[in-house]
Amino acid sequence: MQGLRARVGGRTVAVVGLGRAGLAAGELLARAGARLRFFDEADAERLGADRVERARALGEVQLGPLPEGGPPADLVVVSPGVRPRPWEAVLERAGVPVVSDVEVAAWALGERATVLAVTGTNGKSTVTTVLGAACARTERPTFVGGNLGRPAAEAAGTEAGDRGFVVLELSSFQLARTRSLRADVAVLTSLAPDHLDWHGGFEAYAAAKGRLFAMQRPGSRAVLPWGDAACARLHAGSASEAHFFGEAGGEVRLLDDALVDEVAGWRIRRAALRLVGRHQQLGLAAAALAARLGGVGPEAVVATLRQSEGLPHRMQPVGTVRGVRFVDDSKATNVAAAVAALRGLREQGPVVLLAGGRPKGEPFEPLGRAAAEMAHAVVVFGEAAEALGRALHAAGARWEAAESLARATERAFELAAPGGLVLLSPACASFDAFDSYAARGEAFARQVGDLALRVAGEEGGATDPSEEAP
Ligand code: UMA
Repeated sequence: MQGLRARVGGRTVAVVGLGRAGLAAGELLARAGARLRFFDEADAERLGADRVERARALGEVQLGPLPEGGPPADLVVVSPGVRPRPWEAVLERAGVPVVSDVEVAAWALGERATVLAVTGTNGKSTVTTVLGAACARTERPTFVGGNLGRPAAEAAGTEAGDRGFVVLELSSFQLARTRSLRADVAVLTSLAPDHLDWHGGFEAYAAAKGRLFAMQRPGSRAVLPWGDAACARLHAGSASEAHFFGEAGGEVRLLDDALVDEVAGWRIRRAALRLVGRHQQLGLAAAALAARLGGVGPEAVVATLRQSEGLPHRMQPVGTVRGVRFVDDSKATNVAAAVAALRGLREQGPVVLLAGGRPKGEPFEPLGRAAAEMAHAVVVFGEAAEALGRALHAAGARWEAAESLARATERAFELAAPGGLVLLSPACASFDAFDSYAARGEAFARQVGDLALRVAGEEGGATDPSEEAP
């Protein structure tokens, strides 16, 4: 906390965005003696009375368009959802730092805390959750949050933030405005195009992810996928020592039949893991390596890996109807995630893929090629349907279009073979038809439930939507 007090005590700090990140950063800054001004471009009705009241209790609140030259202050904290603005560079040149909520949290963390930070295009929530669970099995207090949900600023002032484990999932949005988070262990799960609309291009997106390594000190560690040149490039020049996880090489490996830590000397049969799909199990390898490097003992790591079940809407089995299994991977909002899901299910029988929603500015060709190779058929829906159809057609994949997710789910069931699988892994954002990927996944699960009831009615028997998880 002292570091934060020295930087902001008595200063005017502007916080842009009255969401979870902004309010948590504001509360922390207020405790450190800053004078606060909150800005949000939404109106009071959209924000809701609660949020506005919470902010008013801490400082001034200004709603509506931001001042043209940026908010007037000694320091500006910008929420991750706010895209880069021209005034940021102008303020920086004038000596006013423009930072993320994570940067504010970093200033307040204790020297004795062990910071384990996870970024990457896909798989970071699973890795963060498993890593956090492994840390929580030790004697040390543990905080798990960041992009995952609990804002990083909430770690400051807790026992974990003082002397325990602080496990953070960090998005490229957060990293782009962070400059002094010293991760003891920094994990990069994967790198592929995503959020190009926010960053303005792949280079800027990758550079934001690379900041995690650039901020590390000598004596710290990096965890990287084995044999991934793009990820290795992001680590080049970092003061940290590189460690690898992977299939073909690395210290923690996913073999055909087992997950193995060559250094710690443990081995778990894959059949004993609850997490579905090879790509998710590779995430276990990353988390296990990071946990060991962070000081978590092998018993805690192995017990955690065995019990990890995965996150909602991430390769989640939601039902089986007439021998066809349905898997909800609604959280796969980019092309790389959907490709990884197809690859991860290769051992599971023929897959009918459901893809579509609002495109995020990346090309669909890689998904077209993956589907031609690994999917039995694809049903596309939503705003991206036409572009997806073109990419699938060009690659020679079997595909159809449907007017909605509900209709696409029914059609996928008709196309699926018994013993096969219907996978919702949309490769797009959900906002053309839903409030969030979670709402989309819930709608899918309901549709599968309805389908199960209808089929049971037709057959005159009962079909349990939760039977036979893949
Ligand atoms: N706002 C503006 N101007 C803008 C954009 C937003 O004024 O241009 C205001 C909105 O009116 C709103 C507030 O800012 O009142 C929202 O801020 P925010 O969008 O940054 O959202 P928070 O509630 O603060 O949540 C953020 C992360 N959101 C984003 O990155 C978009 C959450 O990640 C994170 O869990 C939370 O901080 C706590 O750390 C969510 C996310 O979608 C889950 N992340 C992306 C992803 O996972 O793909 C990166």
